[in-house]
This record gives sequence, structure tokens and C-alpha cells, in this order.
Amino acid sequence: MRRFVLPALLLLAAQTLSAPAASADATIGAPPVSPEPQQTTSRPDGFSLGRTVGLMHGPTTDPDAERVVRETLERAGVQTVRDQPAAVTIWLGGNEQVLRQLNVEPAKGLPAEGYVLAAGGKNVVLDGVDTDGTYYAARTFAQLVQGNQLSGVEIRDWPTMRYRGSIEGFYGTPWSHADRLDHLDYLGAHRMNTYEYAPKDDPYHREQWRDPYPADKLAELGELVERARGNKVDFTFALSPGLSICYTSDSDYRALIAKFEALYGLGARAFNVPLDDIDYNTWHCPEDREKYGTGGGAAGQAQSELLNRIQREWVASKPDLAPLQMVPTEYYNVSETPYKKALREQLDSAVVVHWTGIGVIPRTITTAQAAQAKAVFGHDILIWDNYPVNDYLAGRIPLADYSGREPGIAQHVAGVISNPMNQAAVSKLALYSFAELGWNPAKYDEQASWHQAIAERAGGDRKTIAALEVFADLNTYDSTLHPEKAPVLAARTAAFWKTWQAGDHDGAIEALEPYFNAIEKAPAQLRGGVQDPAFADEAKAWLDATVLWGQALRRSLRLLDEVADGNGAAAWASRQQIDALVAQAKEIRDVRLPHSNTYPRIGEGVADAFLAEAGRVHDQWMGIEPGRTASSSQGTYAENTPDRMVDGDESTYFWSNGAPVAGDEIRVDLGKARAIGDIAVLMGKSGSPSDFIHSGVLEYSTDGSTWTELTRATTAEVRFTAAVTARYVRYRAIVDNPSFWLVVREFSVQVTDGSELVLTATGTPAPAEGSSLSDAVDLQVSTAYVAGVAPTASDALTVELSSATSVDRITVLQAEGAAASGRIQVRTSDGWQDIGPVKAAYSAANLPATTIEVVRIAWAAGAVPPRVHEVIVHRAGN
Ligand code: LOG
Repeated sequence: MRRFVLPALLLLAAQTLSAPAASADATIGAPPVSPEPQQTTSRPDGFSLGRTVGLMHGPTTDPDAERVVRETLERAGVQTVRDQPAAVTIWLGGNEQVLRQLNVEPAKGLPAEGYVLAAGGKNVVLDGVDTDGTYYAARTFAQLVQGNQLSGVEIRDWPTMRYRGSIEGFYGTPWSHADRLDHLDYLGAHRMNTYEYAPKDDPYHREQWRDPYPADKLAELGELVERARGNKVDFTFALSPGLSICYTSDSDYRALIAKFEALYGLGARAFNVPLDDIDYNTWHCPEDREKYGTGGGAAGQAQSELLNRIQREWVASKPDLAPLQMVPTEYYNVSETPYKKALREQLDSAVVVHWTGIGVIPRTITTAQAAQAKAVFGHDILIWDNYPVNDYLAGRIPLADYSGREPGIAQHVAGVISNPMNQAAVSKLALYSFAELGWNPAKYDEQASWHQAIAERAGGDRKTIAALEVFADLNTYDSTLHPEKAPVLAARTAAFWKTWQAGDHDGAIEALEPYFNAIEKAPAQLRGGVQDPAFADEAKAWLDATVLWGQALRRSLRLLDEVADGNGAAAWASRQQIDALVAQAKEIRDVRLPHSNTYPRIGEGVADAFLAEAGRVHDQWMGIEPGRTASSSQGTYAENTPDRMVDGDESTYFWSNGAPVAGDEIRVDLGKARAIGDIAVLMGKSGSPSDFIHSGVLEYSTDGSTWTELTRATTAEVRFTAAVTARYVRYRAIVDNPSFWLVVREFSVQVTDGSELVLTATGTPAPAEGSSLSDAVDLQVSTAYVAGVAPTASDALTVELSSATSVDRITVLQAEGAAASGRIQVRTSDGWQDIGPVKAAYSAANLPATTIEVVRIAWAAGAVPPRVHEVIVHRAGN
């Protein structure tokens, strides 16, 4: 935790943040001053503002700063603001004499945007080195006033980085006008000075960059420029012509300038030409090919000439423009290339170059990498940081800390700006930390900053902070900065299973239940508790889904409890309820692209894994033995998932999503160690005969870590007869495949010791469309054989066992509330025996250990078509 030099009240707040549970208060006060000032010294001479305050103007006074000061005074209960000194006086824009009285050095000489804030002896001096500085002094003043009180303090402060803020540069649904207005206020309040307008899916920004904005859109842009100015934010207009521009075309140049001029007319003073995500090997007119030739060097030259002309003919002709910016086509690395060489040598030195760090969405950006970027591009570097952008993470809102950025990057880059989520208000959690890193990187502590950001979103409310931490944990995974999934939930569920396996079922449930409860209840707390109404609106899909996942998790504890109590009927009801809740959660859609295409991911990989594990405990108790499963080290192409390798159907197949490289493998897990015989790996298919591992090794293992070779092969079909005991069998690539991917029709492993009981279902009524009889014996209680019609007395579902087996219980699971009636019968060497009725959703019939060959459900004539989720044959002694 970083150290704060802060007034007592705020220190209390900071301490409480690290241990919220220890405080009895409902609220923990305002967050500490953020971004943390460069130098803070507390003074003994704090005071109350009282009811009347004098407001005087100094050399760097500023109307926006005055607005902030007046709002702050009103909030503090000050009734009268006089334009002459009073009992308490605020000197806006500095006053050397008062500073001297307070024994405080003026701001003069500080870097741009710097300020001195002195509060003591019933004076407040807000002394900006420039008007921006005075504005920031006012912002800090606003954070320091607690109730009507102001602690004595001297702050000397300035930003370390020149550019701090955001670039709306993502794909998918752009922000709304209201989102942007609100975002500009957020930036200003957090001493960020840059907003870049670059939404990929605004057609006038990219696809139709030549077309002028229609009047209504232009009017909105004008309002944004205005609002940005009031927040001391440089509204930076970006135009992306790279999809179709002809670099040598004068009319294209003029179309671009006309667009810039329109924004200049609205008051925009900063401009950017992003050329990311284009194919620089494709020209859009023959003249370009003729003039520049081909390759990266040619592209770099063409782009440089365009930018140079904008810089020299347009930017230089205006007295008041910020440095021109560009996003290079190679924005994601630092390797020396002809393209970067061209930019380095030909691009006007005044142009600022964006860079994302290494790898588009880098886990870390180091000082050394930033230095390399600066050297290889040869220009001022502005980091376009792809966090918390979620256009590539459909269904996810990354809510973890802004991590992995070394403070030393500030020595080499001009700034860091965030490419945020399609959800503007939800992005504020990360933006808080961007403000802190950009302003004062030396003091940046990613974890502390994250906790403070949460506290700010929660308005200091302790319950809301707790709810937001729970919710954020479920939304940790973002594939790169945070590859870990719901780490808090993961730790708690891991602890649960440890206790559970040690036999303390009640203790395990009691310890975990409050957390699942907190998950279910967090959304309601956040809806009321997060001050920003847009948050609940934008996060709606994720909040709704969290309630359902929370309910499913809680119900899974009940399921486990019911299993522990041996209450089979109740457990089966819970199991179905869990499936229904999860199905409902997966129906939910956000309204924004690309998230509208999929369901919100909540604690994925952890919450679902817990439910699956609880399901396995239930399965095992009912007598479902773990069946075989298949997996691959590679991803899946389309719907061709690995389970299709073990479905006994050669017309379906696993298809990888790329060429296997050495070490890639496909694997069958038999659930436990068994004696095995014939193995067949049938790869390739008609249409893709070469999609097989071209050089591989077949291996087996009992524990999944020590492997023994069976054979090597270079053919599409590999067959081998083993005589070993194994739980796992895998086929592993020894060398990188040529460009071919991998198709596996079937990966069969014969179990020779009879330890694997395979059930086969036949019978009537015939299944309805989309269902099959095998769904009743597929070892998955979620799938069901659904009969097409109601049964007559001559219908029966017959289940044959792969070998005669000693059995002591048969369980029939039907759909809750739609159970058909019948009798459970078993065939032994002596013929058929009736062992009990089927009447409710859960029907179990016990019998003394008996060796049987066939089970049958003889249906009674009835009105309800049977829906059999599973017929479970429980082996005696298991
Ligand atoms: C795009 C950006 C997108 C981001 C994340 C840059 C410079 N350009 O790979 O628009 O939001 O990745 O998907 C990008 O990052 N290209």
C-alpha cells in the first residue's frame, strides 16, 4: 500500500480501504486526493470555511476553475461568495503576497499544468503556473474539502506525462453522445487532458472518411469540443483514411483537410491520423504504386508524405494547434523494419506517433521497451494502451486493476491514454488508474489505485465497495493483462473442496455460502449503490447474469447438502434448477456490439467449474461413473469440439483451429486407470485428407504427468494394440505440422478388464426430433431422451449392459413436473424381475446385489411422453 501524506480524515479513509471489514462505519469518506500530488506537506493551520467566503482573482485565474471552486463551496454549505477578502478567502490564480504570508513558494517555474495549493491561516491559494494549473488546483481543492472543513496543507504538483486520458478507438458500438459528455467530465475531474475521437465504427471516421459529417452529427461534435474545453481536455479529432486513400491524390488530401477544417471551426485544436488495422501492401490507386513501389518502406514513405503535407501546409499555418498525431500501421512492436525506418527518417519531427506496447494488448510495458519504441520510431511516443478495451472480448467487461506498466516508461514516452470498453461508465474503474499513472507514475501502485477506484465508484459506501469487489473478481479475466480467472472465487472454491474432501461437509458449506450469497446480492447493491446511473444500465447484462450465477452456485451447495443427506429426490430437483439457472444466464445479451452476439461471461472457468464439480459429486453418488472425455491442446474450429473424438460416430470430428506444432496433442481420459487393448486414432476426412498429425507419438499415462511411449507414426490412421493399464492415452505431434490443421474423427481406446460399463438404449416410444434414446444413457443428466408421443402399455425403454454386472440400485431421472409412470425391471440369468415403480421425476429402486444383463422401464399407458434424463445403473460395492 502506498503512503499518503493526508489530512487525518482521509488517512482514516485510506486505512479503512485496506481493511473495510474492520470499520463499523457505513461510509468511509471521500477517497484520498487522486491522482496523488507530487508533493504534499500538511500544516497545522486548517480551518472551517464558514458561511461566507471571499473569492479573489490572480494572474492565472480561470473561469472553469472558478466553476469548480463555486460548486465545491456550495457543497460545503457556504452561502455567500464575496468578490472581496472575507474571514476565509480563496485566491484563485495565485497571490504572491498571501503565499509569502503562508511561507509558501509560488507555482512559477513548475512544469506546464502545475500548481501550488496552499491552505492555512484562513486563506486558500490556488496558484496555477498556467490556467490549466489553476483548474487542477481547484480540482484538488474540491477533493480536500470535507464537509465544511479544510485541513492545513501545502501541495506542489504537476503532471509527469504530457498526455493523459483516453482514445475512443475500439470496434463495435461507439459511445453515445451522453456517454461522451459524461466521460469528458470524468477526465477533467481526474486531471486528464486528452480525449481522442476515433470510434472505428463511426462511418465518417473510417469507412466513409471523405464524407462530411451531417449537420446533426457536427452539432454533437461541437458540443463535445465545448465540454472538453470546460474540462481542460484537448478534444482530439481523428480521421482514418487508410482503408481507401490514394496518397498521391490531391483531392483526397483536400477531403481530409476539409474534414479537419470543419472540426477546427467547432474549436477542436488537436488532430490525429490513425493508420492502424489497414493492409499497407495494398494501394488504392495505380499512381501510388507507380510513385512508391511496394513493401513496408514504400508505405512508410507514402504515409510520411501525407502527414508532412498536413503538418507543413495546414498545422503550421494555424497558430494554435497541438502537435499532429498519427497511429502507424506497425503500432504493436519495436522491431526494426523498412516501414519504421521510413517513418523515422521521413516523417516530420513534430508529429507524435502512437504505439500500443508490444503485442497490441501487452501484459507489460517496460521502461526498456518504451525506450526502444522511441528509438525505432524516432518520434515522440504516445502509448495507446489497449486496456480495458473489450471489443476483442465479446461478453466480457474487464474490471481488474490496470497492471504491468513500469513507471519508468514516463522517461521515454509523452503519455499514456486508454482505449476503453464499449461501456463508457464501466470503463471508469480503469480510467481512474490511467489518471494516476499518467500524472504521477512514481507513486503509482496498481492495487491501491484499483481499490481507490472501486471506493470512488461506490461513493465510499462500504457495502457497495464490497459488492463491487465481488463483481470485479468475477470479471477479472481479460486474456492478457489478467489471464487468471475470478481469483478470489477460485481460492474460495478450492478451499471448499479441501474441506469437503476432508469430510467436513457442513463446515465447507458454511464457509462458502456467505460468498455465494454475496455474489447473488451484489447486483442489487450495485444498482442502488454505484452513484453513476449509467453503470447499472451498461452493466445490466452482467449484473442480471451475476444474480443467476449466484443463485445457481447457492443451489449447488444445497445439492451437495442433499447428496450428503442421501436425499436423492431433492438433489435431482436442485440439479435441474441449477441447469435452468445457467441456461437462463446464457440467454442474456448486452445491447452493444460485439457483446450482443454472446452471453455475458461471469466467473467463467471457476463458477461453471464449481457447478460441474458439484454435479460430479452428485453423479457419483447416484452411480454415474466418470465416462471418458477427450481434449486437445489446440483450440476448436467452429463447432467441431474435442468430445466428438469419443462419441463413437465417425461422421463427426474434432477440428483444430490451426496447424499443430511440436508438442500439440489430443488426449483421451478414461476417468480412472483401466486395462486397455486396441487403440485407434482416425485422423483426416474426405475434403481434408491431410489434416492429421504428420509425425506423432502415441503415449499412455496413469497420472497425466508421466508418459510412456507405445508407438510412433506418420499416417492419418494410427492403430496399436496395447496391453497396459492407463487412465490417459494421447497422440502428440513430434514436429510442427506443415500448414495442415488437425481433424480427428475418432480416438478409440478399448477397455479390456470390464471396468467400463457401457449402456445401450433401445425401445419405444420413438424419440422426438432432436432427441435420441442414447441421451438416456450418455452419463450426462442434462440431456434427455424425449419420447415423441405418450406411452402405451406395450412401450418400454430397454437398457443393455456391456457385460453382466452386479448391481444394487437403479435410478431413473425424469424431468421435474413431467414424469411418466411405469415399472423398473431387471433381467438376470433367471429372467425378468420387477424391482419398483417409476412415478416421480426421481425414482430409485434398491435391490440386493444382483448380477444383471438388461434393465427395462415398462411404461404404463399414460398422457405424458416420457422425458428420461438418465437411467443409472449403480454397481454393487461402488
Ligand atoms: C485496434 C483497436 C482495437 C484494439 C483491440 C490499435 C492501434 N488498433 O489490433 O482499434 O480496439 O486492437 O481490439 C486494434 O490498437 N488492433
